[in-house]
Amino acid sequence: MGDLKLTTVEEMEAATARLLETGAKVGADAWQLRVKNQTPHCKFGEQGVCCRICAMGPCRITPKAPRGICGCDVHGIVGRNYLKFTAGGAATHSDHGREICHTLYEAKPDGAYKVKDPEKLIRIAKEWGVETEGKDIYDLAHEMAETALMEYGKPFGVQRWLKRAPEHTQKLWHDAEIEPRAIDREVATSLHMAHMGCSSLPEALVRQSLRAGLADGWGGSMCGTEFSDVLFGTPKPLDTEANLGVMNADNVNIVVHGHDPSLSEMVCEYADDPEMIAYAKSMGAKGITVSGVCCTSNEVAMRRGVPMAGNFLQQENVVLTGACEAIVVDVQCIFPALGPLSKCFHTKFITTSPIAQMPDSDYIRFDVGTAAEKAKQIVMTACENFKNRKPDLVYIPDMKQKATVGYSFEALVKTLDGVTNSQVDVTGTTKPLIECITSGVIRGAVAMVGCNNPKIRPDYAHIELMKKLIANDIVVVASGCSAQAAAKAGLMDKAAKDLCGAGLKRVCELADIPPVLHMGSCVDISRMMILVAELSKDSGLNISQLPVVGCAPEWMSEKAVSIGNYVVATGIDTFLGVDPYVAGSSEMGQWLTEGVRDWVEAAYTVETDIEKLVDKMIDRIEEKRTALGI
Ligand code: BF8
Ligand code: SF4
Repeated sequence: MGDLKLTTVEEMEAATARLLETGAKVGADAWQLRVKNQTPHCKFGEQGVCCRICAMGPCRITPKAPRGICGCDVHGIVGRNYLKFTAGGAATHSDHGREICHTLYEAKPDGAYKVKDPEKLIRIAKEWGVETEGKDIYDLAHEMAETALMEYGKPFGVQRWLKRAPEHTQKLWHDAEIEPRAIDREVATSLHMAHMGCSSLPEALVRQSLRAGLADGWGGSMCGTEFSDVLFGTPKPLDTEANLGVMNADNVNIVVHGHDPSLSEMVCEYADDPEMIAYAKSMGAKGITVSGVCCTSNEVAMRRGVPMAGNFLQQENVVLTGACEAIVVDVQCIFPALGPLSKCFHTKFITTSPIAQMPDSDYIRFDVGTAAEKAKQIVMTACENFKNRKPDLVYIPDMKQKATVGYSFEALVKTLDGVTNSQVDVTGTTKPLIECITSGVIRGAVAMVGCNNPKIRPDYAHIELMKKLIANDIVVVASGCSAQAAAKAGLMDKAAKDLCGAGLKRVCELADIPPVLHMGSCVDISRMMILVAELSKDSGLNISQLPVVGCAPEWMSEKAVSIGNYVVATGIDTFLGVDPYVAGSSEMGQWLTEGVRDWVEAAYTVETDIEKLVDKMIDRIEEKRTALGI
C-alpha cells in the first residue's frame, strides 16, 4: 500500500477546462458561463426577504420598507420561504419513496421487478406487525407496499418508522409536537401554513419545517431506501471506480442520471445482456459501458458496482466528452441545460418520467409495466447512436480512482464485527463501533452529505473537509454528491487509510474498509438515521450525546434543507457551508442556530469559511467527548 495518489481538485478543474474547450468549439453553453451571467445574485433573494406568495406583492423588505403590504415582517417572510423550501424537498424525496412503493406493489416472480431481499421484507413486516407466517413473499410484498403507501395519506396517527428511533428521541418529538403524521399531510400543512394570511410566527414556521423534514427522513426517504433494498438488494461492500475516466472511448457509453433506481436498474440489466452487447458490436463498438451521475449513480454503484462518472456539477462534462451516446434521466437534479448541450453533440438526451419533462429531449416514457421493453429500447437507441459520434470531438479525461462502496447499515454492522476486542458477543450490533469511539481510537463520526454548488469551489469543500477529518481520526460516512466527490478524489480507496490518524488507520486495517464510507444516495441518509438510532440504543446514550455531527458544505437543493431539518431534529448538530436564505432574519437565524436545541437537543451552524467549518465540527465532536468524560 502507500501508493495512493489522490486526484486533486486542481486536476479535476484542468480536465473540466479541457472539456469546456471542446464545448467552445461547438458553441455549447455551460454552467460556468451561466454563473457569470447570474452573479452577483439578487440580494433580496439571497437574504430570503422577498415575498411573492400573493398578488399584492412582490414585497421586499428594506430598512425603509420593514413590512409587506399585508403587514408581514421580515421574520415571517424569511420563515415562510424557509418552510416552503423544506416542503419542496420533503415532497420530492417522499414522492421518490412512493414511486418505489408502487414498483414494489407491481413486483412479480416472473416480472421485470422481483423481490431480491425477501429477508429484509420479512423483517420490516414483523416490525410493522404484519403477519408473515405462511404468506407467499409476493403477496407479502404487495401488502407491505400498500401499507407503506397508506403512510402517505393516512388520516390518523404518526409515521410507523418513528418507532425505530430511541425512546428518548420519540419523546422529544412528541413533546415538541413535531412527530410527522401522514407524509403528504406534512407537505400540505407546510404549504397551508405558508399561504398568504396564515403563519408568520418564526417559531411555528420552524417547528413545521422540522416536522416536514422528519416526514421525509423518517417517512418518505425511509420508504425509498428500505423498499429499494427489498426490490434491488441491500448493498454490500463491492469495488467500483469513479470520475470521468470510467467512460470508455471504444464502447457505447450510456450515462444514467437522476434518482429512482427503478429505471437505472433496468438499463443496467439490459446493458449486460449478451444480445445487447452483440448489438453494440454490430454498430462498431467494442461493448457497452454504463456509468452514472448523481444519486442514480450512487444507487447502481452500491448494488452493482456500476462506475460513477461524476456528481452534480459534472453532469454537463459527460456530454462534453463527445463520447456519450445517451444520457438517460429519471427525476431530480437534472440540468435542463442537457437538452441544448446534447444538440451540440451526437448525444441523445433521454427523459423518461412524467415528473421531469424537458425541452430538447427524447421522451421515452418509463413505467413499471413496460420497464423491460423500454429499457431495451433505450439501450438499443444508444447503440445505434454510436455511429453518429464525431471522433474529433471525443476526449475523455484519463482520470479515475478505485472506490469500495456499498456500506448499507446492515453491511456496516457486519463489517465492523471484525474490530471488536469485546469478551462478550457483540456481533450484529453497533457495539464494536461504540468501543472504538469510547476508547478514543476513533474520535467520532461525521455524516458528509449533499450537493455541489458553484458558490463553493466544486468538490473542494467536500474533499478538504474529509481529509482533515480522517487525519483527526474521525470516520466519515458519506452520501449523495458528497460521496461521489470522495470517490473521485480517491478517499474511498482502502489505501486512503494512510491519510488517517493512527487510530482510524488501525480500524480501517482491521475492518478492511476505506475511511470514508459510501452509504448511498441522498434518500439513503435514512440509513444514517438508522445507524445513529442503533448507536444510541446500543450505547445507552441519547443521539445528541454521541460525538457525531452532520455536514453539507456545498449544498444547493430544497431536498438538502429538508434533510438538514430531519438530521437536526434527530439530535445531530448540522453544519452548512451555504446559508439557506435566512440571513435576512435575526429571529429565524436565532431559531435555527439555537432555539431548536431546546426541542431536539441539536441545532444548525452556518459557516461559509471552509477552514473554520471543519474546525467547528472537530471542536463540537471533542466537546461531546468531554461531556461524556471519554
Ligand atoms: O439527492 S446531493 S445535487 S444528486 S440533491 Fe442532487 Fe444534491 Fe447531488 Fe441526489 Ni442529493
Ligand atoms: Fe406582500 Fe404580504 Fe402578499 Fe407576501 S403575503 S406578497 S408580504 S402582501
